[in-house]
Amino acid sequence: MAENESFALEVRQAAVTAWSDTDAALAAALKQHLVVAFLGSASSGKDSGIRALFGLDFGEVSPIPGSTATLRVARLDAEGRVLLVNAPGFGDVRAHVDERARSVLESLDIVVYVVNCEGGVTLDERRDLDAIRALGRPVLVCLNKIDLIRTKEREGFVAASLAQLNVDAKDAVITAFDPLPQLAPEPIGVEFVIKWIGDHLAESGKTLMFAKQLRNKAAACEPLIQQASRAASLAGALPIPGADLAAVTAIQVKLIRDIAEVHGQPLDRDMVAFILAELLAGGMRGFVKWGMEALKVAGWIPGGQIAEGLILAASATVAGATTYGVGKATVAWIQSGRSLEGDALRGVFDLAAFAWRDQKALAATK
Ligand SMILES: Nc1nc2c(ncn2[C@@H]2O[C@H](COP(=O)(O)OP(=O)(O)OP(=O)(O)O)[C@@H](O)[C@H]2O)c(=O)[nH]1
Ligand SMILES: [Mg+2]
Repeated sequence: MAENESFALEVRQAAVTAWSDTDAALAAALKQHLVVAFLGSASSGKDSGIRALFGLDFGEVSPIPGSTATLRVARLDAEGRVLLVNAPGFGDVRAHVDERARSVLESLDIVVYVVNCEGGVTLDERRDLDAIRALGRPVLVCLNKIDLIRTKEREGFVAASLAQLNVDAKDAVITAFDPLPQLAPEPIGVEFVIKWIGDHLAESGKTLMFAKQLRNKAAACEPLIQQASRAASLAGALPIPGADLAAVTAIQVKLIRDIAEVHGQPLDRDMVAFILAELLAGGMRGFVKWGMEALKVAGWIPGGQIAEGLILAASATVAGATTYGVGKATVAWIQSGRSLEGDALRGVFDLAAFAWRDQKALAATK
């Protein structure tokens, strides 16, 4: 009990310190500019894709100046930091747009290229895609309306389409942004699209701006949570009693703040410190207890170095997994209207942290 309380205090203090350290990073992330284009042939499902991701009827958003009949640009946020481009094929579009639209195209961050599966891939699509790839920006190909392809034919259809388009499987996804209800009750592939875009924006620090605009907030937070967990596992620090908390706590505090931003509900410093202490020190059973034992088995002694071998590996797992748990629990807490607490909240944390550990262990055996 006493150990719990002193560790909770330690976590809260580390969180308060990290709070001001994360201010600048958060402010910078929120000032980013982002341009995402939905391109693809007529009726392939561009508007449906935009609706599935952003919950937005593109036709009802007034386009910004510079838009043309074929290339429409709309702002997703009030300040116009996040722009969506919606245009048919690309090959000949650029020639027909005015200067301002062209400058939007020049600052493109990500392209989502939507292909209509019904009727199969066309030569025009291959040409379009080649022209788009020449821009040198990340391009995700969505094989859309997959619901219209019979299940048993899908695998062969996808392989043939990717070969025709010369696309790597890792940069393609099957989707049904607006499936026929009798074929699929929900859109297909949206989470993957979100994850792919979120991951490709990590390097430029634009994942948060993207995530803020998404309709599905839980899916929006996933790339942020995974990025933070990977960073924590490399931080060479530990969120358990007897270790130097600072580096991992800073990552976790930033993550909690990011998640709150995605939900449009910024949290104050004491609230963030409270959540973190509640999760890491509240029970000290579940995952945190497992982590302390795993570290002991690896040869770590409280206060000792974590620089090498087994200890380093164990600490990477514990730091990554606790960060994943913190992220998942924060999402659950916000989405419960901030009512989830105590063991119920720590239950979400433990489940997610163990899942992250198991998934890493599995990946290591491959
Ligand atoms: N079955 C099925 N229909 C879809 C899917 N996605 C879109 N559609 C339908 O395809 C039609 C065209 O969809 P849009 O989203 O308007 O396509 P678009 O690419 O914006 O079309 P244009 O702006 O005309 O080029 C609509 O009737 C959609 O309901 C899908 O995944 N499955
Ligand atoms: Mg359209």
